[in-house]
Amino acid sequence: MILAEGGGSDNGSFWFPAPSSSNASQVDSLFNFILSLSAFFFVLIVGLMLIFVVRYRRRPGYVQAPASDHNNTLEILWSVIPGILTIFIFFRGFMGYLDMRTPPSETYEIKVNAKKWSWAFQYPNGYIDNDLHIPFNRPVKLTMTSEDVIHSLFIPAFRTKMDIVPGRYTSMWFDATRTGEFPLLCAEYCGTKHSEMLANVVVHPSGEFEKWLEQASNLLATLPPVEAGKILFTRRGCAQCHTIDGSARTGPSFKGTFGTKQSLTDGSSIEMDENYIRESILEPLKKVRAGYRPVMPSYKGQLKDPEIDAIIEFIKSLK
Ligand code: HEC
Ligand SMILES: [Cu+2]
Repeated sequence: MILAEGGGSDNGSFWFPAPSSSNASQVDSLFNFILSLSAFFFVLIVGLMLIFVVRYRRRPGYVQAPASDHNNTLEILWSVIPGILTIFIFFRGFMGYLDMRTPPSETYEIKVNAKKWSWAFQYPNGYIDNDLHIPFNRPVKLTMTSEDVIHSLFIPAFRTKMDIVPGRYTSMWFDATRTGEFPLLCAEYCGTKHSEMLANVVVHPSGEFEKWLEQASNLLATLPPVEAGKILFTRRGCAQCHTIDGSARTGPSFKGTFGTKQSLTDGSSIEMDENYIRESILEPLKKVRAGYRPVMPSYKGQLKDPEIDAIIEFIKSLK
């Protein structure tokens, strides 16, 4: 097991990023074993086949000799040796599986909420972030659920992947052995923006995780509302669908729209004021902007009132 605090230089292999969790080296060694075994038998079988094709090709005047029907020694060998190899592979794989399914008794628990197409990681104090921040060298357990379809949380550097299913909880655990940032992705096709369902895993050096959590949770206490709103706007995933530069994405842009009249799909129009923004965040499907599809997820229960206020202040400031 490699412990690399302050690491960052990735000395991964041709196949994988550097192993960065306590279970990763187990996965890698079994993978390398199966890969070398397959390569060995591929070369052996295809090589012999080519040699035999040339050596025993049909020549003029050839008369077929009566073939013996079988060879006991050969048949026992080619059953027993692969049998032993398969049992070994199963045994190693199953031990690794048990380790990865059984978290240690003391874990730091983070809840994961997946939805089309973003991640929400909730820390024990209630704070929610779009990136997964974790402490270095401490077992972390994720309890995960989905709001809509099946997603799958995959952290290649940790060699862990688990499906996230609506209506039930699944979990995974890992112990980061390297500080730095690692990509996290959805590995189960979940709609048009599946490939954009990305986040970072940030492994904080010992002692700094708590400091980060404290600061991130008190965003509203330490920053003016407009600035806090700006951070929430990107951190909570609004920026995936809304721009602040006037160009439309999945949702309308917010540049210079505060106070203007906007038309809705039902033919009426509405003034873009505080109440409308608040309602759009909590019940986005109640009034849908003309020209857009009703795909915005509700943030009810996920954004607190002061956070919504800060976002409103930020949208107001976009002249
Ligand atoms: C998956 C894409 C998506 C995400 C994420 C998203 N929105 Fe939306 N939003 C939309 C779409 C599409 C509309 C237009 C349809 C509608 O009104 O429901 C919209 C409409 C709105 C409106 C009404 C705007 C208008 O001009 O009528 C507001 C306000 C809003 N979103 C705020 C937010 C905030 C704040 C967040 C983050 C907390 C957010 N949205 C996250 C897609 C999204
Ligand atoms: Cu997904």
